[in-house]
Amino acid sequence: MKALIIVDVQNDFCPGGALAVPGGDEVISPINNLLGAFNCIVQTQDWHPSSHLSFASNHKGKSPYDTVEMKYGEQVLWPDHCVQGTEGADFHEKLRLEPSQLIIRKGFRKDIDSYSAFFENDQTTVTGLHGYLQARGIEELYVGGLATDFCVKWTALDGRKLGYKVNLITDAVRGIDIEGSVEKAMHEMKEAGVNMLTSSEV
Ligand code: VGL
Ligand code: ZN
Repeated sequence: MKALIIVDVQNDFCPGGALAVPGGDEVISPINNLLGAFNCIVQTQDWHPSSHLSFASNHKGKSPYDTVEMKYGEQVLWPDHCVQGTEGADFHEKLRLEPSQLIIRKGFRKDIDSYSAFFENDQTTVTGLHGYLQARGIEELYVGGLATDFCVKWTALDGRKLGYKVNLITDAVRGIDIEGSVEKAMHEMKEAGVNMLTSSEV
């Protein structure tokens, strides 16, 4: 059984948003067009308190894209984004939501960021998604959404680590791209055995 995992297609990651991914809204139509091909559809939603320590504004003297050491290692600092209950945290209005069956919110603990849909950035704290997918007999994942080099990458890599067959839908992802991070992410995913395909091949 296969599942579609739609990562963080939220206003703040789309053009005009607080952490806009170039072309972020272009993932929406390929994703909408794929919904009918899946019986299991999961979405993730970046969901931070305003006190979140991944926000540069919560570190004196720091700017977005600086890094800090957190308990679990290096953390990139971001502009405030996807604050719980704000419009920026809402899903993009063009994304068709009705068929989705589970929404995993992540990044709600102020001192741990969470890129992956499976584990927070300490790589230990679970979101519960693995248990859900196991209970539904899912063995293969198709991943699309935002951003290729952060939440999509970590979701795909953790999916492989947990033993899923993982497919990245290349026309249904867009990246932030900090100093070549998209190319690096694509390489890391391929090395980990993530299969690359387009939405027309699903
Ligand atoms: C993301 C940075 C911070 C993402 C989330 O969805 O890729 N990136 N929070
Ligand atoms: Zn975030």
